[in-house]
Amino acid sequence: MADTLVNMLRFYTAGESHGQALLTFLSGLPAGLRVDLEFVNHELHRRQLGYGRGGRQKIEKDRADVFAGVRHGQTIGAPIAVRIENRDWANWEKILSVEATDAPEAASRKLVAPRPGHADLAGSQKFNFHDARYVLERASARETAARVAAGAFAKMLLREFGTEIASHTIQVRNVRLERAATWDEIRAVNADIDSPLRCVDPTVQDKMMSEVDAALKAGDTVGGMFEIVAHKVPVGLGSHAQWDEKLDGKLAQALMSVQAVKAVEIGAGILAAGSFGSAVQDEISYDKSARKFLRASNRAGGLEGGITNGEDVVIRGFLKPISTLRKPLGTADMVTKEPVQAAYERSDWCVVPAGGVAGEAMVALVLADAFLQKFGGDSLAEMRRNFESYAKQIDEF
Ligand code: EPS
Repeated sequence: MADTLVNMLRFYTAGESHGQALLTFLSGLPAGLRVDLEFVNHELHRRQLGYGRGGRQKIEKDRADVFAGVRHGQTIGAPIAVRIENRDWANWEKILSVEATDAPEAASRKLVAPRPGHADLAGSQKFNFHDARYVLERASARETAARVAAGAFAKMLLREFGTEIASHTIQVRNVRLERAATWDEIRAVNADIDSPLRCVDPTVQDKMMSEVDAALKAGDTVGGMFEIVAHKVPVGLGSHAQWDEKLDGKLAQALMSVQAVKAVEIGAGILAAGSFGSAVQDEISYDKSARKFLRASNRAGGLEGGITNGEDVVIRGFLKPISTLRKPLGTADMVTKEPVQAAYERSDWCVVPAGGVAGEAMVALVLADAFLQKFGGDSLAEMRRNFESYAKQIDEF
């Protein structure tokens, strides 16, 4: 991620979908943050769930192996390195060996029929491979496991300041939750690991599941929309002052970078574009006894002028249907240039809930970075002092 997007909390991932492991490198967290490894692993587990997943999740049991930056259960202000083992590596060791190989297994898994919608063709042309395997291994959404590990650390920092992040599924294909979900509902559905699609309304969820079933039956895939809510976000994160300091822009890029996300909406952005201004803005009042500015609505999604306004941050990711189709589309062979059917090995047919978990991680990382920019310190205690002094300023405003 470019340093202009995340300035204080930098993170990178490495690893191929069927390589030995996924790696995360996270730098910039203050010292003294209590690290709950069970929570990190629970987040990884949540990403693996959801109705419409393929065979891979039966093989994997994603767990974070922390190699650096955490000692005696807390951060020490040093870079954090995490490794997530790919159990499937055992089946791919010969095919994707690090050393040069002329093993027949490797040749047999070359991929020359690029899938429309995947990075296969554009990536192969760009890097000059006539085998999309080298591209798809990294383009795969398996990489989001590494992001979720980094995001779990960001969530642990945010929790210290009362900010929580959760997601839920609003749409699968054309079945949509038409009412607003409350924070309590979203929180409850997040805690329910047995929820098939993480939709707060069981009736709507049943209809969504029928769409997923229909896609499986037809050898097709379905996309949809997830919503991420960051609850109890302080006013004043991000800035209006410079284009690359606007927090809405940073959040949009972070979410758009999640595999298969093709659109992002903040608050009621899409509806607002077709409405009168008077129906879109959130009117302001002041509660003298609580010494607080209040909003009657939150159509801005908690962001005005690129700055958090103290309301919940609400952001939606629109996922296109996954491009790996059991009933493949037409494509052109990258070597012979002849018309062929796109490659198919195995795939998910609906990943909207998993996309939401990956999205939560990205939102957490951007918000944690914004916290560090505003309240930064070398230790959590120093950061807390800065936070409390600012909270007093807001209280006395
Ligand atoms: C994924 C693992 C992958 C895919 C999926 C995400 O595993 P495999 O390719 O071995 O089946 O299930 O990847 C994609 C959606 C994609 O387009 O590549 C995971 O762990 O999330």
